Amino acid sequence: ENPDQKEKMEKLWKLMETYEPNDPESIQKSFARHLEYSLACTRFNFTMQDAYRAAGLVLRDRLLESLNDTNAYYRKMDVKRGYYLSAEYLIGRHMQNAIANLDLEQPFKEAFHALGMQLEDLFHEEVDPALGNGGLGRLAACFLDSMATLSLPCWGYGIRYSYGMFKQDIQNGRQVEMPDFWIGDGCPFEIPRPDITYPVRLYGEVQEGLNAQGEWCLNWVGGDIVQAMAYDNPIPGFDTYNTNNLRLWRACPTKEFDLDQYSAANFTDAVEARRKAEDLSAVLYPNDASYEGRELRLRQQYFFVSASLQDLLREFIKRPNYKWSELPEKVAVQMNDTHPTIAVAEFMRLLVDVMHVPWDEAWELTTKCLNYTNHTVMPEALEKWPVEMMTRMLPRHVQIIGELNLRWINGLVAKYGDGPIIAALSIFEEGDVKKIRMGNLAIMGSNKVNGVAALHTEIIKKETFPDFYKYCCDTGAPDKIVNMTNGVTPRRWVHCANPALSAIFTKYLGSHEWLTDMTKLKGMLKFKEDPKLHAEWMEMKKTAKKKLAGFLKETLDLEIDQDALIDIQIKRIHEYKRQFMNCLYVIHRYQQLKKMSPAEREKVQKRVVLIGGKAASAYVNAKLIIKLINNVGKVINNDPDTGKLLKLAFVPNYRVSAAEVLIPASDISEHISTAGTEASGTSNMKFVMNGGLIVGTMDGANIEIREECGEDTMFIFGCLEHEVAGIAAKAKEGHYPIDSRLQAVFQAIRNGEFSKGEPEAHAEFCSLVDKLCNTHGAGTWDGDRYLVVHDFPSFVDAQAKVDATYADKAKWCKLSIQAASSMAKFSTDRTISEYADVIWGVKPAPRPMEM
Ligand code: 4GP
Repeated sequence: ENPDQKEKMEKLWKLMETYEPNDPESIQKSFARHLEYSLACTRFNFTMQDAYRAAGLVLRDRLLESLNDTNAYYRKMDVKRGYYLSAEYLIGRHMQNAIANLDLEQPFKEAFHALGMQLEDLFHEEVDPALGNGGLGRLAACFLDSMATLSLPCWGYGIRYSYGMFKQDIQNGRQVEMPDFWIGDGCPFEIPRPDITYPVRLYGEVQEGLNAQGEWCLNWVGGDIVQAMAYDNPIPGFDTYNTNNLRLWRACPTKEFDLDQYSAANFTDAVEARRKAEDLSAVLYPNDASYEGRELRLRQQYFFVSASLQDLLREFIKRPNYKWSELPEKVAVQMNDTHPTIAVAEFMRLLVDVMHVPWDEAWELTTKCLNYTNHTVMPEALEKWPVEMMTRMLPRHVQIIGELNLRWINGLVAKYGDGPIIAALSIFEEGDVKKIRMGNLAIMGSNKVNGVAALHTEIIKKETFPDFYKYCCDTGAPDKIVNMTNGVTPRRWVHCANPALSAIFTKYLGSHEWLTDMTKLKGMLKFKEDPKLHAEWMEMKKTAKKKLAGFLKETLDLEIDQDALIDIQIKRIHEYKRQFMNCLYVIHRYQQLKKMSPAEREKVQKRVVLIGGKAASAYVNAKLIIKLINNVGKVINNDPDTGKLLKLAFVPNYRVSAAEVLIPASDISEHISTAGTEASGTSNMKFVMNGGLIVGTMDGANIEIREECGEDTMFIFGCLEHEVAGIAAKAKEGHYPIDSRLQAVFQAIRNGEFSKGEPEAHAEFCSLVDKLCNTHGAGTWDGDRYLVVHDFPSFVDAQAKVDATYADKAKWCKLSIQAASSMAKFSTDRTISEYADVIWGVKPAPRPMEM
């Protein structure tokens, strides 16, 4: 208003509009400024950790500029936005990725080199933000990278857990869980936003009343209110000026201290209330592909869903003259597994109760905006909440779900009459404890439902949700269920994790375009027999193996022969993933070696088998498998007859930064789930992109990888998905024969060869073996549920083929190049383009360099 004041403000705006310069000298200045003024270091007392933090702040400045401008651009263009709701994001370290995506690799290297520091050493200082468990959390992180790289206006929403996935310590061969207070001294990349908070109510009751317009309505009142405070994590795209946001919510008490309590000198109660609120976002539940019906977990889910939906609706109504009918043109929401599916009821509540949108219109908007991804066929992962618990915590939501279900069931009965299909499709599960099925709620409330690989999507239709699929077909909407095969980002998993390989691709292809268009890698195929490329390729593997050797020496004090074939299996420990079978095979290999004469042994391919992964803390068998692997490793590695030829090690505390060292070094990796059990897998993609070959079953994305890369690049074994039911049925009549080689392995375990002096472990190992051999008489057979015994002989054959193929170095190299160059389909750029086209209807909005 006041011209003088305006002029002064304009001066400030001008100052704010300038961008931080990116030449090495400016980076150094910015670094020194943060060291001295943000971190209060002096030249006498800063550590590498301080240097890492200051460098992080240098990057954060630049990320913020881009984040703010990108968001301003999205607003200006009034684009449709996508919102990814996920209880987990396994993002991994930020720094190296941010430098690469901001195109600062050269100036950063120069800047720090001139100050006597190696970037690698700075990267090493960063703790992994472990805000996820495994597959679906890491997928969400790769998705964020591709959304930004494709300049798509998409944000992630989640929870800022103070304690991430537990740290896994191995003590006497057993997993011990330690708290992972990853946020300890704060993360230099995140931006706390005390200005962005939303109230989230829990418990209380529903009362009838009148709204502001004097109309009858239902009001949810009382209970506890916590505040959700935003923490923004900028996600820069590669080769674009766009930076998106991952907004994570932290729970805070509504009032800092309850003054009444304070004056009554009841200080501890006031502090207690604070702690209770903060508990909400304190810990990540360490489950994967299974579900624990804990009340705190439901509170967490509702907490982040409510804050996220409030936030995105606020963005929508900020637009001048908004109309509710436009909501599906501006908003698409993706629910990552069942964890955020309370969103269906919360979206309805916010529209109907808070925004006063009529019920029918609100339902139409909800079902047009929301979408659901299923990530596992394990039935125990489909969440169900007791109605009693949910009614206490979210009374209004249970009413809404009840009303939705009533209308839904009435429609179904009119169509099918009363019958089993009605019970199957109902949101409520009857029984001793009445439950709400979140999977059903999600499908009913979604525009699209998707599986994560072709086979998985077919299984969803046939086995996981057959009645829904029938309903979709009967109502002319069979393509409500679609397939979106997973992917991984080549920026993190090739360029950053394996710089030598990235350099080879860029050199042979003449540009780094392949990093945003992996189809360009096809251009490598014409060199696949070129001896010059072979030499460089083998050198690349050697470099990666050297790094791995350093890592193993540091973490396990294990020395490995860098000429050995490196065989890796890294993923959550689960019976269906069959780490157990892998371990049984290693025992067999050991027994074979022991039988040989020293001269025969000389001819055997040297192998290092590495297995890593965390077991859910209550998953007894998974923890036993870890113990077995460690005990077997101890025997084999210390046996002078075999120690040089075969090593088995369990890599403790598997995490993203460990994967970045392990994956580039592999010759083969194991993706050996029982056919039909692994929804997709994504590490299989990372290994192949790095020139590793797969030993695998016809399961998940293995099938599609093989299709793309060629049958000769994969060592396939085991039964097929459509054979499983028949095998299980036959097994119930009497167990199939146990291969003699496997019997010898079982015998060694039963003889206590891997549990000397440990009677408890011996009994436990025997119980694992007994379970596999268990028939329990007709009808109750479940022992070999995952067909370890059944698939073992063909697994041994596949491994023999690996050795034979590896012996021919030129052939191996050719296959490795062929596979790595055929992986375009498995870039998340492809996956996310499909989500954007088919599910979200969101278009790229690349912002110009300067606004
Ligand atoms: C995982 C699946 O087990 C894995 O096959 C898939 O690649 C990944 O999701 C991403 O789609 N599932 C989970 C889970 O992480 O918790 O169910």
